[in-house]
Amino acid sequence: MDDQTAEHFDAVVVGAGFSGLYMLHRLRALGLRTLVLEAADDVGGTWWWNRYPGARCDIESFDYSYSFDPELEQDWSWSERYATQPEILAYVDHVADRFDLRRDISFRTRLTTATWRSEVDRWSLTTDTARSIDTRFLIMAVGCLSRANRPELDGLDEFRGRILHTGEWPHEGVDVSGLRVGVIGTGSSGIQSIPLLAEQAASLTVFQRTPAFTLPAMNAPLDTATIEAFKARYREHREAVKHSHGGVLTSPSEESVFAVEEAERERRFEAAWRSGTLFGLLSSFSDLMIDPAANEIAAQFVRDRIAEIVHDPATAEALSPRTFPIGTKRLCLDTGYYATFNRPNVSLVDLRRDPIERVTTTGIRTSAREIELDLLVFATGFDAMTGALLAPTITGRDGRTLRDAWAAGPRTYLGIATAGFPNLFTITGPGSPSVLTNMLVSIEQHVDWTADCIGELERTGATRIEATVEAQDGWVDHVNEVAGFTLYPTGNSWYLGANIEGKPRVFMPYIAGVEIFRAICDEVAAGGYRGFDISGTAGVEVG
Ligand code: FAD
Ligand code: N01
Repeated sequence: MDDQTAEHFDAVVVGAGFSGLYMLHRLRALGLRTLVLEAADDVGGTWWWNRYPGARCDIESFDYSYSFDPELEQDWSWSERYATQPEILAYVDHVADRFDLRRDISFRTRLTTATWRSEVDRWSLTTDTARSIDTRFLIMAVGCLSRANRPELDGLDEFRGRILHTGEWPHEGVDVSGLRVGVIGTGSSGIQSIPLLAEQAASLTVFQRTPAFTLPAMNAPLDTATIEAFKARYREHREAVKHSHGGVLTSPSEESVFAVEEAERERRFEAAWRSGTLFGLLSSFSDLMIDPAANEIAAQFVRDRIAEIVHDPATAEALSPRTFPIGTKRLCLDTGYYATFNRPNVSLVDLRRDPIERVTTTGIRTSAREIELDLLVFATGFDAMTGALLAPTITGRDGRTLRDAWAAGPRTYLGIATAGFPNLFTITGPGSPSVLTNMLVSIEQHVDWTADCIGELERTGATRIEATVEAQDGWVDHVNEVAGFTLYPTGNSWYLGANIEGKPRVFMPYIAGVEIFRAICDEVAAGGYRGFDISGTAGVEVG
């Protein structure tokens, strides 16, 4: 790299979603010359890309928002319990304006390579717009669910209709009225979009490989009195959330499901079902995510609800998950999902019985039938947690790429640092609680920790920080060990990389929760960044 032509920064943040925006805000406050690179045209990350009908959060809006600025949370009012994508994007836009963030963001700019230069303790970056950038710190805020997974289906290129992915939905919207629509995938994106697509489309065919467990969102508008009451105790609430398990307040039971009578079980499950929350059902008893027999009782409760809602018994059965413990693949929250299958214009293809043979010029041919389609929607999810981190070529110390270092699965210390990759921080990286929690809480925790760490390096004149191999090995073992106490690794989930062919199967998120993780991170910092090697420009140890 020619240093003469490179632009120089103290820190480069990649991604302008919730993580990257807050990171920029914090680094600016430290006085660092910071640049954000963002592939999209504007801020928002997830909420910029995922514009499919029905997209909304499944963590309540009050909680799915930044907590770092008390005035921001008082000034903004959510209109619904679970905000829609346009409202969340409007919120991000408001934050970007309020803190004047866009002036340091380079949109339509994708990081393509990052190369560590040990001789100067700096990263050299290149982008798809041919920019050369030199920076001390590189912060990857690229998102856990930002790299679309498009399965390769035979004949896809020949299809004459339109093909869309929920995670790359056209900004001008899509009018599906009168169209014959096919949706492949029944995870959260499919489950949110299917009811709305069904209302408009002439016909909707759902291609389901694995049925998901979904619970009713019980979404509702928020009235002024509720908003005011919440705002009056917002600070207190945020503090409690920071020290919660999942980044939301729940009241987990300490009782086994086997300790109570059947009527009491049903009463608790029913109350959880009606609560319209993601975490309620599985916190109804202490052993649901630990004991397969206990888990099965909760799973059967949901299957019974499906059988009640869906009129056709064969369709109800096909929609009933039986191949993994409930909760081991991310639960979904829906509005009218199961009832959608009672509509005359909706049909379900159970791909386990009737697999796709190929896409044709006019639709999809399965082993049993030919389905004509005008629009094919991939609701097939993401190369989660590592996809966006491994897309650019990141070359660390000794010329080793991150792709090589993670060939057998990601290895990090605290999800935030990787041995061999100095001054590289991965916000909500694999090995942190991230996707098992309210992401906003985990994002703020990781960003705050990173900003404090960089602030400390700047204060002491250190120019290099790197996780040690020992600390990293210990952390990876710990992450696996705690996951192994639960049923989580038994589901074929994207948490494990199981949705991507050839991806190593490693349980990626840290299961012990926000509170424990925060305490560990704080302890590491208080102990002088235990598990990290820190040095000055000349490689001198900095105390
Ligand atoms: P993202 O929002 O994914 O932003 C990353 C950004 O990095 C993107 O804009 C991307 O374009 C950019 N980028 C990536 N690679 C590069 C590169 N090489 N160069 C330049 N730019 C790059 N979580 C919850 O806790 N609650 C919810 O209710 C919830 N709902 C969700 C709904 C949907 C539809 C999806 C897909 C996810 C949802 N999530 C939810 C998870 C969600 O991803 C996080 O809550 C959060 O928005 C992530 O923010 P982020 O900034 O870390 O990443
Ligand atoms: O993706 P997914 P998603 N042939 O991976 C199927 C967050 N989110 O976009 O299970 C046929 O969950 C796949 O089948 P299987 C949330 O964290 C939140 O829906 O692999 N089918 C599955 O049914 C979520 O967990 C919200 O057998 C194929 C589906 O596609 C995460 O993002 C909304 C296939 C993919 O489901 C990802 O959700 C949206 C193939 N070749 C997203 N390949 C909220 O509600 C894949 N599938 C807040």
